[in-house]
Amino acid sequence: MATAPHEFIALPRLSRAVYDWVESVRQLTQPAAVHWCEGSTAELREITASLVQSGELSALNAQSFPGCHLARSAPNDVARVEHLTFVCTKSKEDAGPNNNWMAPDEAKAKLRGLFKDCMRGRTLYVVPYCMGPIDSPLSRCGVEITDSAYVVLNMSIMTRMGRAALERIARTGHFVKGVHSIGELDPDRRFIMHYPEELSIESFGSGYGGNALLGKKCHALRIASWQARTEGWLAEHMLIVGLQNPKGETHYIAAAFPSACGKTNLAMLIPPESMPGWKVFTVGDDIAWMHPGPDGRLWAINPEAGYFGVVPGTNAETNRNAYEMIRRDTLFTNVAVTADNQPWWEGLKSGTPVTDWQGRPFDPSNGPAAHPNSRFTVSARRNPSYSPHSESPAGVPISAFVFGGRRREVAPLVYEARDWAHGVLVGASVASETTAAATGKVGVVRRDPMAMKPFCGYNFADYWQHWLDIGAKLKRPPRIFHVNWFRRDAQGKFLWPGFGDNLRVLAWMLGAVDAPIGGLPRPEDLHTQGLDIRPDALRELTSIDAAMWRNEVGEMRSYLSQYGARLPAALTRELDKTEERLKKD
Ligand code: OXD
Ligand code: MN
Repeated sequence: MATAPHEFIALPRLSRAVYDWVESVRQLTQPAAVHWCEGSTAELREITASLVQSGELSALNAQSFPGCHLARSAPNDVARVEHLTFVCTKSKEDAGPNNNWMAPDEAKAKLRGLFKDCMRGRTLYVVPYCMGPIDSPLSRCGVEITDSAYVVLNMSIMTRMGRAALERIARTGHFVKGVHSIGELDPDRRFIMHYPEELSIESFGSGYGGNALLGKKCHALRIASWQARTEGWLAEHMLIVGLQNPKGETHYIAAAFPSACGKTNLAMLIPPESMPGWKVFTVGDDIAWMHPGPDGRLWAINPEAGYFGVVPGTNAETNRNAYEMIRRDTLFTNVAVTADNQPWWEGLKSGTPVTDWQGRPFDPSNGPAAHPNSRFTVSARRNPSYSPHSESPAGVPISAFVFGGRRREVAPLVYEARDWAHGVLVGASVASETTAAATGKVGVVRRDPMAMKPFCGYNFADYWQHWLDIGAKLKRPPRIFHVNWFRRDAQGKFLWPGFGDNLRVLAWMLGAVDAPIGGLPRPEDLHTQGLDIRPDALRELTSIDAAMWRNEVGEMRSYLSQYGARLPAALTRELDKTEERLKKD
């Protein structure tokens, strides 16, 4: 078989800078072995087999879920840990009130103590990865050092991992450095540290999701958001979806929602039968990197190659694409299993759990069978609505931004910002009821500007100014909307059906692209044919309560005041204008 000549170069010899750094981490952590990841199918098969043998993974029913495995995390390691996540800039002000801050020297000393000898008896894996298509100028690379083979498998699905990434690093000389160890999985010895000024990450004590897969939240959002500001682009917690109308025209929308508000569902939405001719293409479900293009538009890539999605609730009605996608070659974490070894989670319409997410015989008095934040990791290419443009080096042009949160009241179904500056205020005003994606109380409303509260790697005040600056550079900026799929009536019932019917709202946005900017749709502006909804519910969804909004503006003003003199004056002006308009209502 012909092999390209470069294949003969051993991975450690590709980049001196990477090698020297790996060597320094090896000396500190003292692993029993070092494994440089090629990213080949054979290598991943071998790693999987060794995890099955050690009992860290188990193969699921090979007939109904071929190629699928189950991993169980430590029961105290099931979500991101925001209170143990730090942004370590030289000046505390640069991290801002939105982040936990620690001085870089102090953080490094603490982590050096934890990392010392922590990999004794374990293998140190070197995981080179590229965030974004390997040949895109918009992509950026990193190397994660980890002692978790489970992390390696996840990174191989979630990123372009292996030799090609290391070759790109060797060519450009640039990479984000990430060191990760599961340590003893002790929540009292757990820290996720970010050093944006040095483009590096240190993570200790967790093997789970966003704490451990460093390409995702740590690199692609916290570090990248900082890098994006210095380089003039945006790194956002946004899905990217292409909508093709019956005329065959495709528009791309980027949408930001706080964790577990249905981003994955929206990204792979199935059009309702009463909207024939519409097609939906998924580019990404969690993160968007967007650069101003020469044509004055904003061009987006999805830096990820897979989905790390919440499993419970996924079924043929809520998200048929995801339901089909996770039936093969999927890594499940913390779901339950049935007697015939199929994965099971709350919201599935069939099957009975016999073993819960902790491996105990299922007993409803112990709580749900699958952990509410149980996850699937799967290649994006398995998604039936996968967009071939996900691989486009130039990305896709964004026509509209959508912000949203989970609010039982106040926010209407949809409204449009009047202009870019107002849109930045609308994004900054995002608030949502908390979910299980992060450790902490569930169901309380918290401010989550641009859905970036846990992910912005610097002071939000500077971040909003950066948004304003980017808008000023764009000749054809995306229009900005706010949605709320989660509005409830007085009895607590959802007013809007959600899921596929959300296309009705997105279609209004695209149709509105040539209409005067700003405001709410009239009920008759929405495509309601085939929609099962009471007229009064629709009226309620498309109207606002001025008294509630005056209260909301007051809360927003007090929230923003914590950013002091660094807050862009343009945001205060937009808030004043909104207040003025509400006085007239
Ligand atoms: C996620 C999150 O896992 O936002 O995507 O928490
Ligand atoms: Mn997310």
